[in-house]
Amino acid sequence: MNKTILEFIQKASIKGEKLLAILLDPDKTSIEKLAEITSKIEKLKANFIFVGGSFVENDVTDLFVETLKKHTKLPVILFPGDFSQLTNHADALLFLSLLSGRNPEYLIEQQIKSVPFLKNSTLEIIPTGYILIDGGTKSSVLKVSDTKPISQENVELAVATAIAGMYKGKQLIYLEAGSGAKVPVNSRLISAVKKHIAIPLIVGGGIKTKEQLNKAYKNGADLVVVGTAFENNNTFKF
Ligand code: 1GP
Repeated sequence: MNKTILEFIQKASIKGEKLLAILLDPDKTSIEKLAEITSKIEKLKANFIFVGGSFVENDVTDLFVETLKKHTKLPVILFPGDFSQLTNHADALLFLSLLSGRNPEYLIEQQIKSVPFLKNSTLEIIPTGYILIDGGTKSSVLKVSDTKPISQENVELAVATAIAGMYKGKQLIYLEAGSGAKVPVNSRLISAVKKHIAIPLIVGGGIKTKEQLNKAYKNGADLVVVGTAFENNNTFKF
């Protein structure tokens, strides 16, 4: 038995078992369709449902996750764009710091703003180093955070950022090409980061095909997150 979601991810990473999360954006997913959507996610054998988005209206997330949990036993992990997207109906929270950016709002301010909610919360809090990589589009994360992504060619900087995250005590590193990225995080970058960290690696952004998914796994991603490709065609198979 795993006591926590983090422990489950750590064990899978050690055993080389690959994990999949489907990302639902409450702003783009209708609550009425959640029964249908969750059954499709379960058929994909996803391990988790991530919930979050860059522009979610206040209070929408709470009802969204409450309804979602009525339809599925899969763990729901919050992947919030900001502190207003927190709810105790979820199981865990990726407590993100945007380490690739130099905007204090997403390095520490949002985290402080979340404390009044989190100190009375039952959510499992998972410290996560979030690293934005250039996916060839002006992604929502880039616009909202007003930060520059790391170039796909700058492997050295991406690796140093991930290692610094690990030294700072992050339990997961998340390489993000941005939702709807033209190009996902490339193989060379994934494998270089993986080689240098001793914590599980999440990869997401722009993954649309089974080939891209397997490539990310092969190069060292422990957990892959798919949003847009599922949203656009949720009969989608991996
Ligand atoms: C999760 O933001 C991504 O890391 C999701 O990206 O929507 O492109 O799958 P896509």
